[in-house]
Amino acid sequence: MWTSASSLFLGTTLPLPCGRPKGRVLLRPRMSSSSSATDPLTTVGRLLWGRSLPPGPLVCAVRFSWSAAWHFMMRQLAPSDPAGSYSRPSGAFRSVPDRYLRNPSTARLHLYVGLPCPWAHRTLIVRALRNLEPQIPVSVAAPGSDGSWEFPGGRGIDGGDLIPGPDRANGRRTLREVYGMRRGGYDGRATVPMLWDVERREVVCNESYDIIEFFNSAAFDGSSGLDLSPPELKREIEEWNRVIYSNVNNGVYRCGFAQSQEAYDVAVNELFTALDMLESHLSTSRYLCGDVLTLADVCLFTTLIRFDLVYNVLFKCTKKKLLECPNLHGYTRDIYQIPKVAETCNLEAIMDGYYHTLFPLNPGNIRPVMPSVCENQSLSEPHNRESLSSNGKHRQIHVSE
Ligand SMILES: N[C@@H](CCC(=O)N[C@@H](CS)C(=O)NCC(=O)O)C(=O)O
Repeated sequence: MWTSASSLFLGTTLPLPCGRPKGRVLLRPRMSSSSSATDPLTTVGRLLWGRSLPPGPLVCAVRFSWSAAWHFMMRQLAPSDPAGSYSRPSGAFRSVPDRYLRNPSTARLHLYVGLPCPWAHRTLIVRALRNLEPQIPVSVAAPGSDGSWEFPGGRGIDGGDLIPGPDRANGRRTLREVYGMRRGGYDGRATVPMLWDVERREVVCNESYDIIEFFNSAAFDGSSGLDLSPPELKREIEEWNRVIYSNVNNGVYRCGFAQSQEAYDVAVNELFTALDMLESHLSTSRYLCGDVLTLADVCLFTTLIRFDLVYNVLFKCTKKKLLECPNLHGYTRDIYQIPKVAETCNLEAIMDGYYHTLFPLNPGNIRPVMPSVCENQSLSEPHNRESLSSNGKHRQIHVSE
């Protein structure tokens, strides 16, 4: 384990423990000798313990204090139960009030999202597939250095690409300020997605599933005829959602935010048991409920598209990569290639958001390189899943094209 600590001593010769060959190994210098000579950490280290590794008691002290600080920060980031399992707090503004369902186009609604967030991503996909862009403008926030959502300015929508920009509804600097504008104020979590009523200055809903159900069912002027939750499939969709939410959508967070080995073991086992079951189901079924894309697919997709990009590495979902699951990988490409879906997937923003924001999981703040199999080009390769549809083609999606 000491090989990484040795980077402090690059350019010197030093013994490498951990089963490396005996003797002294010459490491290639990455910094110039003048910069390493002036590096204060290196200078202090050399004064205190010469060119060897830090002494054992120091290592133990640092390890103890880092571990205490880590547990403290994780408790703020991810509330957990006494066994160390992550328990996600529910949104403060659930189900969309009836008045919006009755006359959706009479209200001036605005959607707040962040591109790394899988829950917000659901709302962008359904908004796009239902052609609701003219009815529901969007403001894209970016994670600030403390992890809260901020509006960086600029234009926000670049030739159809969704990129972080200003608050186009209220001109605020942070999402917390927008929540704070509602009558009665707000001191809870300022989360995305959030649907805002511009005239009433009120949060309509900040629970992603309730928002996508609303986008799907409300009769907005000009919306596409696509129904992602047909009445005859409602029960099946609910059953899939139950499995997918706790084991997969929230399951990856339960792995990444686990605060004990036991909690992680349970979460990772449930995640991969569910993924194995889904892999098998999708070997004979084009989508979760047969030939028809539903809200359950949208919810599964936003986790799968992030899997090899972030969850596999950062959240320790390491048993398999999505790439090793041919049906799940083909299914992800199939949905990615539905017209308008790829435009909602900002792969760079997803990587930046997770690796740069979740400081306790990535304290060095180094963002790994994007896996080539996750790039747009690979996701656009043929998936050959049309043959699983009984009618050969996907009629439902063609309705909205
Ligand atoms: N239950 C919510 C969860 C939303 C959520 O947790 N969003 C995260 C981003 S992925 C967030 O905004 N976190 C900011 C915070 O907790 O302060 C939903 O499904 O809409």
